Amino acid sequence: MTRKIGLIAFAGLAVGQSVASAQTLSTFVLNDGAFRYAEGSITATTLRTGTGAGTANFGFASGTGSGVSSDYLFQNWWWYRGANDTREYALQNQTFGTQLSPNSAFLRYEEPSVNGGARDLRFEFTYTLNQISATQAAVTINWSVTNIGTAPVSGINFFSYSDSDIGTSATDDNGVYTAGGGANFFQNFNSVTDPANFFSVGADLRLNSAYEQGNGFGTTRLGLANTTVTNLANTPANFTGDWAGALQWSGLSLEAGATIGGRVTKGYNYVVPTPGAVALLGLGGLVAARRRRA
Ligand SMILES: [Ca+2]
Ligand SMILES: [Ca+2]
Ligand SMILES: [Ca+2]
Repeated sequence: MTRKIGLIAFAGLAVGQSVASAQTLSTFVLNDGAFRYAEGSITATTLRTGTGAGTANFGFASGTGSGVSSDYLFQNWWWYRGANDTREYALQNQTFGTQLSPNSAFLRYEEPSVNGGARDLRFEFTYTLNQISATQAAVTINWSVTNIGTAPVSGINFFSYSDSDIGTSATDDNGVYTAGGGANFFQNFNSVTDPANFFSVGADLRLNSAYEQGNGFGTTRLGLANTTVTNLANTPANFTGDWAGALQWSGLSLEAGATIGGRVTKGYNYVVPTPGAVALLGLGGLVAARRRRA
């Protein structure tokens, strides 16, 4: 069931693949209704062992370019590690990027599963921003990893990293991790006393193997940017401070030509519904409609 949903979600990637040029993006800006999501510095030669890319804005569109008001997001980026790597590496080598529409963008990175070796792993992302209500929006990011080499690759670890800052102070932010129900997710609230304003990160289609949250205002990015192997600790479930959160997909194995993937949703005052909750809502609506006709 989950895999069928995944195949439908990835169908959109063909749009990017049909364009032959080596076009890349250094930034992108998505607009939908009152909302805007932007990422910067997404292609560079120094990201791999630095603090990553994806300096991000997520809020109400303000002015032109990447400007937003009530910004909830400082950074969104992706790291990985091959089976024999001795540290994580930020995705760096963008081979293709394109704006699909005003609210959607596609990015492709190719990186080596063996440090210094052939670039045999292809990472692809389709970002789509949707306004949900006057105060809510979500960015869905379909991600995939494909083995474009000729030999099987196993033991890949893939990471999603988010640093959210909310309100006049980021140091009183309050992060909560919740597991299960078809989507694992973080909520970073403005503060313990203001739970109405929150950023969320939800993983579904392929659930993450591990998580960690903590103080993101450092150069190690929860360990992803330092020089040692990092496996997220699955703690703490609750964190108050300048929040950052990361998700880890562990031990991914890919035959030559094979693809694996999932979806990460970044919410603005919005919690990613679990697939079960969506089905129940749909069923409830159906029952209500039948009652109205009766
Ligand atoms: Ca705050
Ligand atoms: Ca590390
Ligand atoms: Ca933060």
